[in-house]
Amino acid sequence: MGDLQTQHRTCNICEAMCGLIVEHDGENVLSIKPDVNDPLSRGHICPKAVALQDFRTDPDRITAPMLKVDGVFQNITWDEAYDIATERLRAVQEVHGRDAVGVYLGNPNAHKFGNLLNLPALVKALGTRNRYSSATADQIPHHVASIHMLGHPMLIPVPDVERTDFMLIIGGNPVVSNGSMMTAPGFGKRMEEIKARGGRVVVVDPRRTETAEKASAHLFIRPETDAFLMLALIHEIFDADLVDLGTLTGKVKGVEALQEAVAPFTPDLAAERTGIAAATIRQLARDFANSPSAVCYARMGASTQSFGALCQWANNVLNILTGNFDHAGGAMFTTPALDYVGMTSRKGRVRSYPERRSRVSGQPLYNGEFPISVMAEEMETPGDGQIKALVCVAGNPVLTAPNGRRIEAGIEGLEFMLAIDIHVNDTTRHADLILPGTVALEEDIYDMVFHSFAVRNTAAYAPAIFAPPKGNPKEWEVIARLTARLTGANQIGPSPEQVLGMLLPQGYHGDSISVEALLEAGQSVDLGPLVPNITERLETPDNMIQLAPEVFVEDLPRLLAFAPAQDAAFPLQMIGRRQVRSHNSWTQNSPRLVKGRNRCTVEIHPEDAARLGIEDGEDVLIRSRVGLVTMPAEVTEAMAPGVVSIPQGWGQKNGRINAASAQPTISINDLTDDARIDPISGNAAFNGVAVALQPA
Ligand SMILES: Nc1nc2c(c(=O)[nH]1)N[C@H]1C(S)=C(S)[C@@H](COP(=O)(O)OP(=O)(O)OC[C@H]3O[C@@H](n4cnc5c(=O)[nH]c(N)nc54)[C@H](O)[C@@H]3O)O[C@H]1N2
Ligand SMILES: Nc1nc2c(c(=O)[nH]1)N[C@H]1C(S)=C(S)[C@@H](COP(=O)(O)OP(=O)(O)OC[C@H]3O[C@@H](n4cnc5c(=O)[nH]c(N)nc54)[C@H](O)[C@@H]3O)O[C@H]1N2
Ligand code: SF4
Ligand SMILES: [Mo]
Repeated sequence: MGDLQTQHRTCNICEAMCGLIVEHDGENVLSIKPDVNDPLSRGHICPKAVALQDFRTDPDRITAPMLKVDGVFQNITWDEAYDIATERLRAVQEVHGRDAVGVYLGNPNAHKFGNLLNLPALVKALGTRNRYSSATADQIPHHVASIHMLGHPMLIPVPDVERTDFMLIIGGNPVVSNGSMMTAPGFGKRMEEIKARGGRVVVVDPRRTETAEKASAHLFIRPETDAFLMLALIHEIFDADLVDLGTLTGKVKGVEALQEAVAPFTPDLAAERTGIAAATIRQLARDFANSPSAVCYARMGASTQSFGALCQWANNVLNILTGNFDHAGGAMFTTPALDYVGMTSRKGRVRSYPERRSRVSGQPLYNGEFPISVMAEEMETPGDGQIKALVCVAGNPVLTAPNGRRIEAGIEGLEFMLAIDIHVNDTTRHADLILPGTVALEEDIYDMVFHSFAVRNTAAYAPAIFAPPKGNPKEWEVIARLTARLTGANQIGPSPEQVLGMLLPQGYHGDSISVEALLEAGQSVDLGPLVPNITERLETPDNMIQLAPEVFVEDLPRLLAFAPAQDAAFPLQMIGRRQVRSHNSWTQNSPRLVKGRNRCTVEIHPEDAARLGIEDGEDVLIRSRVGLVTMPAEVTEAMAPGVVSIPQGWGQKNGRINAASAQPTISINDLTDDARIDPISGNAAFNGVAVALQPA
């Protein structure tokens, strides 16, 4: 044991980047506490931060490369592992072509800058077009809206939560998630602040969520009908002559085309589809437009559904039409120390979208990645480009992708699978070879992605606290060494810290923010509130914001024709939910996070429960087109009638993860349907799945 030391660092589990103070003795963590002086999180943390220490000491963690021999994993050396990976992947490509190797990159990569900096070279070395990630289970509609309206996928507007007078939240639960595409730690407190300064927060959700509970008002909505609501709000803003582009006057193209496009989407039609009264919709439009500042924020519930792209388009349109785009208190753009948009600028380059379509069912590709919903069919369907091997880095699609069991079957049929992960999980257990990753406390940390989505500009860098176990390399180095083997290079590139050192001076804060400066500060540095900047950053060919891009206008007839399916065999609609004590599918191995009652329950309205003879706490059988599960019911008025909610991320059945959890749980993605997709963005439509329930 060494001396007592403390370090300030940000948590990298979710997007919130909470400031932590970690006390340790060089060997063990003694405490993890909130940093009250962090300019972004201001003392907020959640129970998952404390569990960061568990991920390091988890007895189920993989700490050596493992090769499957006769169905059993055996430890091998790093040299053997790199050799086998290279030989097997190249062997598949020699027989079946380069695209025969599929790549899936999971969510934790977005939180690890060493991975972000090194994965592109690995993918390039593999030379495959068969690329997938968790993004199409999550956020592609946001990128599609930004590409077509602003010209760059990462020009994502962030709600100026610190100054807004009116926040309309559609399909997000930031009190639990702490925000997404909106890094806003301590969101509950931020809502209190909005209300305390006389502002309002209105939540639109089929579930009375933890966020709705704290809001000024909550409106229940039928799943997948949000586009009707948002287009009706736009319709009403035109009708009531409330359009005011404010500072963007002269920079916006397509106002008339937009007005024409939304003409059929009246508040009366929206009332029929959404279940929200027309008068309420009209009033909401007026309140929003007349508020000194206002911002509409639509997230997962509005993105991962059949009209995800339309929702994200309409979301931006609402903010633009009311003078709340690129304006204090509205939707703004960050100016981070590491300028990701600038690094990947597309200015002056003409591109067509979608960039490509998938081989089997012709779904759109954006950002170089195919929709996760087509990965199974691309494994199953013979022909040129069929996936025969998989490289899966920090991913668990068997539990996290729609109809995950179909992906599992596809993986079982592969010739080879390589994983880089910390666990044998429901996906990696099918791997032939697993290379161990390193956990947060063993890595330098700088958030390359989420500073770009934060409600305030800040920057933070901290070095690793502990060395990886057994002299293992850090994860970025594993990726870099594997890449070097594949390309035949005899060296790996500079460390992430060195690359960061080169990138920071090119960002918005120039030389004032360097690795040295951040190290010296020793904690998160405040770079101030969001500032207007979009007019200089637009990357559209004519330098104008596009209000009515064809892709969206042409999709409106599909929306107009939409009425929730009345399928007697599957009369209820299923949606997902997130929970404070778990993050996606991988934190459930921490005893401190899974202790207590089984939280993997299906929430159902009392009327539905009574009609179906379902009792609170009893097991129910749930069927969808693709699967069947049994789980306990939770009867609650928090649900809209006709809608049931199941948490995502559970259902660990196999491998070593979840040894800590006593209760068996199910995966929502045994029920979600890979045939349900937003055809414009290719994003999975997790919400609104038709299901049937009965007592078990
Ligand atoms: N039905 C439904 N499905 C959903 C969602 C939903 O709302 N509803 N949400 C979707 C969303 S938004 C997302 S982002 C995806 C997430 O989907 P995925 O990215 O596929 O899954 P995760 O559970 O985030 O974690 C992936 C794996 O990373 C491993 N891991 C954790 N830390 C590290 C590390 O430091 N290094 C390495 N190498 N591995 C690590 C874990 O062991 C885990 O196996 O799920 C999606 N699936
Ligand atoms: N504690 C915790 N925090 C997390 C995560 C986690 O797993 N646990 N995951 C992180 C990740 S990867 C992400 S992407 C973010 C997601 O962050 P959020 O978007 O805030 O995520 P959810 O909690 O899934 O919220 C989606 C909401 O949409 C509602 N909903 C479902 N269908 C519809 C619909 O058709 N219309 C409307 N209006 N609402 C609908 C659901 O009831 C739910 O309240 O959270 C991040 N933060
Ligand atoms: S809210 Fe997210 S970033 Fe903050 S402590 Fe919890 S898991 Fe970490
Ligand atoms: Mo996500």
